[in-house]
Amino acid sequence: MFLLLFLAPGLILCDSDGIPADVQPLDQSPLEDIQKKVNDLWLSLLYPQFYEELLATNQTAYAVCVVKPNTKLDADKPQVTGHVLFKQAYPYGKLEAVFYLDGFPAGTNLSGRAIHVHQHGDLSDSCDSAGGHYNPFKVNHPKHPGDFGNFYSKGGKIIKYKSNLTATLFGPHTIIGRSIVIHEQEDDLGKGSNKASLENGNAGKRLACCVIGTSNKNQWANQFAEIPAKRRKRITK
Ligand SMILES: *[C@@H]1O[C@H](CO)[C@@H](O)[C@H](O)[C@H]1NC(C)=O
Ligand SMILES: *[C@@H]1O[C@H](CO)[C@@H](O)[C@H](O)[C@H]1NC(C)=O
Ligand SMILES: *[C@@H]1O[C@H](CO)[C@@H](O)[C@H](O)[C@H]1NC(C)=O
Ligand SMILES: [Cu+2]
Ligand SMILES: [Zn+2]
Repeated sequence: MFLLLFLAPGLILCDSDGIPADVQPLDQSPLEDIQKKVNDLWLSLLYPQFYEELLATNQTAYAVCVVKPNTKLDADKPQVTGHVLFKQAYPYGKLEAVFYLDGFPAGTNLSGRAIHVHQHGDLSDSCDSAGGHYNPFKVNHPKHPGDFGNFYSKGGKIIKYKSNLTATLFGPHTIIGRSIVIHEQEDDLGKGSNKASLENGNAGKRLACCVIGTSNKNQWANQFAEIPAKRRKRITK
């Protein structure tokens, strides 16, 4: 309780100074130190085990989403499986992701497929119960933290590394426990001049989905090694 009282003025100070939480500091000022303490407190209270694991794994968090085909899809649609892996250094690191998906039609498809974080980690009605886009800041698509954009398959696969993502594994807006949906169509990125475009990018049917959960680093280490070095270095949003 005393700690909370002590930290509260610090929070107000952060706001009035307008320092965005995602700025990576070169050295830690007292303000950033307070931000870290708030993050620490939040994590240790709400996710004590996750917090312990973080400290044990060199302050880097990992998460995984094991992609399964939408069970309500017509049989002639692609049966997409695979996983999306996440890595993020605590507390100031930006989220990195590896997308490894299989089951698209063979050949190179020049039309993209949209991938997003959706609101609910509920697949009780397969991908239909995942809800709409996860939208904690009440903004229009494609400004949602989990709007990962369009992905292009080659030889039936999507293999892609992305870094500097705005979604996060930490704090009140963690994507852990939310879902990922792989869509049939291209994301119009809000340029479709209709209401749906600003909600979901008119990305069409849900081909496959999964729930994001914490993980150890093993899968990241394995999959990351499969991404060609020159594709890894490129920083993509
Ligand atoms: C922990 O981080 C340090 C410095 O970033 C690195 O040299 C070391 O290999 C890491 N250890 C593990 C177990 O990942
Ligand atoms: C990372 O993303 C932010 C916006 O979220 C952008 O301002 C910044 O330039 C990006 N950094 C790199 C290295 O691409
Ligand atoms: C290419 O992708 C689009 C969706 O973005 C899909 O509708 C179309 O069937 C795909 N074409 C092939 C040949 O796979
Ligand atoms: Cu979506
Ligand atoms: Zn969106």
